[in-house]
Amino acid sequence: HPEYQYLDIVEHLLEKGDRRLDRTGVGTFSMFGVMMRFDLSDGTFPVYTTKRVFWKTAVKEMLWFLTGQTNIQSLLRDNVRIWTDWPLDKYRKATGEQISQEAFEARILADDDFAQAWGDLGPVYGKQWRRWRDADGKEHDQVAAVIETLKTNPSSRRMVFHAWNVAELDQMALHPCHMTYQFHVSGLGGGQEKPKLSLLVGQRSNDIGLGNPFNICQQAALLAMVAQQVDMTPGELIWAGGDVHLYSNHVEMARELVRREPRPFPKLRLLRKPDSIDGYRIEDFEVTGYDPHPAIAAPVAV
Ligand code: DHF
Ligand code: TMP
Repeated sequence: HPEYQYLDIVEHLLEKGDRRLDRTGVGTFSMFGVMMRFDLSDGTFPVYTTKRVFWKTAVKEMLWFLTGQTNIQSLLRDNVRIWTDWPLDKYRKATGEQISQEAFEARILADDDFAQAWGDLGPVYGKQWRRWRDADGKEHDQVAAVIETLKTNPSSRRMVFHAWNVAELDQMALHPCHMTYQFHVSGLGGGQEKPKLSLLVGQRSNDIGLGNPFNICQQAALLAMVAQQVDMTPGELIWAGGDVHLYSNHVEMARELVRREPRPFPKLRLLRKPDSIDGYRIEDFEVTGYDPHPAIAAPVAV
């Protein structure tokens, strides 16, 4: 079962992870340089089954990246709360006000001026993907450029978009974790079958307990959308992690994960073909056959 790629990493971190202090102060068990591959050509959607993964939340985050937005207000309107902790932490430190997460989120939703002042994460993923600003002030839509190249020159080795904009790192709430998205097409030599589109993601830092399950399924969702747009079959999602770590307060969750037996991955079908990559909605994602073990709640390190 392909989920053992994930479970083997979890087990390795539990047994042999390098113990280290990290930026958040929580502490991790870590390893450096990891690869996983998922074959998606039969419609497989790699949503892990050894705990329930809230794949709709993860896909909504991907759709939010694609809109180019960077404010949590639009995520909250979509009922996605995974990014609230960082603006909330900044607000508490700046004002000294011990506002609750719920009250902070309610204010971001109700008050546009407040959202503008306190809800923006800076020039993170969406901004860099869709509106990377060059030295002359010109903006570059890297995602549209990759899709255009897939249509016009699919054997290109230059189909990449990237979020690590060095000049703007210090304005971001967090430096990009998933950074390079490189596309590749095989099966261009002719024949009956559609060409296969694969995606290699380079991720410099990865929280194996919380971030990784989200990242894998949202990156698979991206591959499915791009493949549909350029009329190709999804091939492989290849994931390369740099510092891959287990937070010390996720050890109990990790022990439970490796005790559980993976179940078959679900299948993904896109119910509609929008006119462009900008047209997708969460309702377009039909996931069947997802029968996971129970969810396991775990704290996120801020
Ligand atoms: N920081 C750290 N330390 N780890 C992360 O995974 C992380 N991810 C970020 C931003 N900063 C991060 C963005 N993505 C959750 C999942 C992904 C995510 C942030 C948070 C999370 O808390 N997941 C929980 C709850 C899911 C929900 O509320 O829907 C989970 O159990 O999967
Ligand atoms: P860092 O910037 O010090 O590496 O901290 C970022 C943390 O967030 C790290 O634990 C990795 C994690 N992370 C993911 O695993 N996936 C994500 O998509 C994001 C945004 C963060």
